[in-house]
Amino acid sequence: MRYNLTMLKKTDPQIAKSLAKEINRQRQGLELIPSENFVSEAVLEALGSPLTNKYSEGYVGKRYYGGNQFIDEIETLAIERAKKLFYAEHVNVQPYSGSPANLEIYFSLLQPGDTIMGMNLAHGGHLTHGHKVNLSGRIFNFVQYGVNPKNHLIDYKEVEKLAKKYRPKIIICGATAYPRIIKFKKFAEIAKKVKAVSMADIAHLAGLIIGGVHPNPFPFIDIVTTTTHKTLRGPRGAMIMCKKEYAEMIDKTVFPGFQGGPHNHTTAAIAVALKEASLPSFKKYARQIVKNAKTLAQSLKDNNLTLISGGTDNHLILVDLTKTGVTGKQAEKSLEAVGIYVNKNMIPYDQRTPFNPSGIRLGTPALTTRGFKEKEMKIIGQLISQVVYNPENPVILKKTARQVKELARSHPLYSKLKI
Ligand code: DSN
Repeated sequence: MRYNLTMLKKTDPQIAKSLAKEINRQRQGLELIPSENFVSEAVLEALGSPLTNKYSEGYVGKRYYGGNQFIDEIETLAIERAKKLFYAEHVNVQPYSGSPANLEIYFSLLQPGDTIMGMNLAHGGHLTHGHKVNLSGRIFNFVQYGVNPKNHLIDYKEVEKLAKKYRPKIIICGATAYPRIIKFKKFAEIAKKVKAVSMADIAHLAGLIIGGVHPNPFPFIDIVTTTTHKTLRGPRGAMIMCKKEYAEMIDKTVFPGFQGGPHNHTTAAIAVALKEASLPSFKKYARQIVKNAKTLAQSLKDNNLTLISGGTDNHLILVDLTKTGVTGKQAEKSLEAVGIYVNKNMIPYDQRTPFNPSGIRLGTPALTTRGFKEKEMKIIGQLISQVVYNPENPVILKKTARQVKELARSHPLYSKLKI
């Protein structure tokens, strides 16, 4: 890696120290938060580059500042790569992150108070899909759908019934805690029946879609948003992809409607991540993410834990802790103490609160990047279970922490980076 914190240590030793500690935490632990990943050194180089110095409000060839010829090259590459990988007619790579990208779609197509449909956060949706504490839910009239109480799967008949009753202008699909395949074609058909625009938020799935292990929303869905830092394994950022007819309207909302200058260092890093995602090795990576998730799910079940929907088809697993007597908050804390990182999460029809819910959410994109395979996933399932069932047992926690360090050490991370 190009940098080794030399200048940072001189200029700001306090930040250098915290950064070094964070790098070591990432190296020594087992990262199982499904929305996290480890970007390549090439992505890091683009991200930490002088591209951050440049203002380039506007779009390729139509900027409000001089000196943008190379930024235009970079943004064009990012757009063209995304178009090719997702079969998208139009791509905007400027949204700062997933939440603004979603709001930019709503403000492109809706007036305040208009009706729109999205998945309930507690059933696996996202805050920006209409939760009442989020701007989305405060400005627009969101109708929320969820999963079936018995099998925890999206009930497409129910979605259609709600769509016919409320006639939303947009129907959003896509989730942050749904372990099964999302049927984009089905959502698009329902949207067509009620003359709604179909929208998919594929933040969690982008890398799986490119890798061919999850269906692509195109050509069915009208508008697609995604973050770029989850399974796609790029920098923190976002993209909007859409059919041509929505392009002009959305571009205008992103800039000048919502945002100012694009973050060019992020755009370059997105382009690099997309280049990496176009390689055959990325397909292999995506397949391994799913194989690892399925093996981890089976191991958790073999070790007496209950999974929402009984397993997984993608990169993530939602564990229902109700029978363990331990809450999501306690489990997250005890797992963190041994170096296993997961996040507490609501489960469908949860009786508890979001800050201390009944579930934990885990996923395999980050560990798969480090080269973990099925053999290790089996062991990690055992380790998680032994912590969940013994959250305050110092002997077990100490022994597990040692095993975690061993597993991490045998799969080095950023080994060229000297800190
Ligand atoms: N916060 C992200 C996640 O963890 O799933 C969603 O935006």
